[in-house]
Amino acid sequence: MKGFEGAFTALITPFDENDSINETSLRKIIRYSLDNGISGFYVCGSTGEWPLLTLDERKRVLEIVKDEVKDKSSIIVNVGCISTKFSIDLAKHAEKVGVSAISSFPPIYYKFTREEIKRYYFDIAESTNVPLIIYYIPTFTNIEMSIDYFLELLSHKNIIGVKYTSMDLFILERIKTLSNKIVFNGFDEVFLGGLSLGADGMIGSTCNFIPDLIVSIYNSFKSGDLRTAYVYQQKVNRIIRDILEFGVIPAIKEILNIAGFDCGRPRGPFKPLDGDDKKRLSSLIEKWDIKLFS
Ligand code: MN9
Repeated sequence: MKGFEGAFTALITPFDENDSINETSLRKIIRYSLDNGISGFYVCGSTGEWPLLTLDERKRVLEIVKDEVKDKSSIIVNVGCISTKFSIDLAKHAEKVGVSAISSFPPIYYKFTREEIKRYYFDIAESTNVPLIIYYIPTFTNIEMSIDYFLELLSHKNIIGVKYTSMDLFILERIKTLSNKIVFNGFDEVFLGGLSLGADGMIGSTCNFIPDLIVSIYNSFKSGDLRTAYVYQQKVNRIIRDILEFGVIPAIKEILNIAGFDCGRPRGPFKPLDGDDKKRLSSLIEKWDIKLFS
């Protein structure tokens, strides 16, 4: 399916000094991605701090993204909530704004049954004419899905694929091979592995600040130059290992702040980096030798 391949930025949500959405910075990050070969955006996902945003803020972020991107690239928006009613509300809003696809993680908190989760997905998929992409992220949801369960969900004609955020690439390969639907790799550190096993592309947080390196993995792989793709993946993984120490979202926001993108701090309960952490991160960044600082 066209428009669902390549590297997608899992956008962060920048805040200003009043803790409101920083529209100027959001637009700047989008342009940086587009200038560096990004194929699309994933809006209000984990990286975008969706659990810490109000429904109105989620709508507003999408409207800004759409206004900046126009039709230059694909837009996928996470409309997931625990309540089917709220998710459908966001889905209908997304349809009005104009997106390539909507997406949702499975409903969390109550231990919903397999049947209830399936109903949740089908209800959302049937609430609009926009295709739906399942957001699989068991580390955050605690909901594991088997190959058969994925295939059951993917049998719905409006459910066109999966954003697959797990290190278990065996399941990724099986879903892709057996369903032939779209599969996005979700953990940037195994992007090349995911591509090798059939992923169409990736959706990742690191595209906010190293889009060029991620796009280079994709382009090298596609042109058959696996050696170069591997060298880029190694470079990316060195950076990821460093940022994991600080927490992905606080670290990415701080990196972008240092680079002049003015993203503010993550919302509580996230702990923003303290002075010592900032110093340590700055000295690590110097060793990365990335374009954002050249
Ligand atoms: O959207 C992101 N997943 C999470 C995808 O944040 C849970 C990834 O891009 C990771 O941040 C990244 C670092 O582990 O792979």
